[in-house]
Amino acid sequence: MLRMVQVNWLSRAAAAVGLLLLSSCGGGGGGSMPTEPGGPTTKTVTVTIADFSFTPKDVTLNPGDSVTWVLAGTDYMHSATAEDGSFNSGFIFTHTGATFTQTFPTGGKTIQYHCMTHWHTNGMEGSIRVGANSPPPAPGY
Ligand SMILES: [Cu+2]
Repeated sequence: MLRMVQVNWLSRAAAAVGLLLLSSCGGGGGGSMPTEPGGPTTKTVTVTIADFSFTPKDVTLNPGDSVTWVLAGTDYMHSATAEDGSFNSGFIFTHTGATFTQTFPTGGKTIQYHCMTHWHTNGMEGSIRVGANSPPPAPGY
């Protein structure tokens, strides 16, 4: 009878150790956190200005992303001017390589913009869509 008690105690102890090992194993598995678990990362999209047009003409961003316009051509007197007044580069593109950067924090908006000099003569216009639910731009943007 004493022998049976000892065996019982041993098997219960073994079971307890097994539970401890299982739980510590499960806890240890969570130690390796994935880097950037879908966290917010922002990007900057480059729009080049050349030959009296913006390329790409229509840009889609996530809220918080930025656009940098770069004068790539040798034609000057350009601007990037928002039609809702939210940004205006002015005539900053005075030499090849000149840049203007704007950040777009608010989603659900589509901002149409144009070049003040070549809007009517060359149809020099573009659009920035911010967020997945931003409406499409008007034709021509
Ligand atoms: Cu222009």
